[in-house]
Amino acid sequence: MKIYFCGSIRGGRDLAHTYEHIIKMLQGFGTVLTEHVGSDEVIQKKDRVLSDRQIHDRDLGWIVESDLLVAEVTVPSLGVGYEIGRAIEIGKPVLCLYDAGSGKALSAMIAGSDKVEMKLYRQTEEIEGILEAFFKSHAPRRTS
Ligand code: 6K6
Repeated sequence: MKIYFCGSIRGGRDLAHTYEHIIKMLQGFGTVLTEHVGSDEVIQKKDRVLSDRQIHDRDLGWIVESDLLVAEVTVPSLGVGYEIGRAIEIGKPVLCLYDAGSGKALSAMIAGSDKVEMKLYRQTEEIEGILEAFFKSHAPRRTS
């Protein structure tokens, strides 16, 4: 199972620790292609060596390669919104996690989409159960 995790980078790093925590949980379900999203240190180093075109093309390749996409959407990010839209377009299952107690507004283009599974949480402890239910419904089916 290849998992594409999205979280804000240039949109703001307020929830970087939450991303790190979600990525650790996701690693219990499969391979997270975007582990760097949880690490400020890696981002600061790599952002300097990769061009925006290289980042865009590599990440889109990973979205195509992935089995599903999980996005933390509390901190508004153009990149995360774009990735969700592209994943929907190519038919990937998309789970969006939103901290309902954050006081941040969520775009109607995400909240109003019937192509994403939108889940609200108030405590990070709630996320594990949300992920379990999502992966259960999208587990690869046996053919024999
Ligand atoms: C490489 C390794 C670590 O950091 C980098 C350089 N920057 C990015 N690398 C990989 N993905 C990125 C980078 N910048 C943005 N993204 C993608 O867009 C991630 O998959 C995030 O989910 C999303 C964040 O978008 P912004 O608009 O908040 O930056």
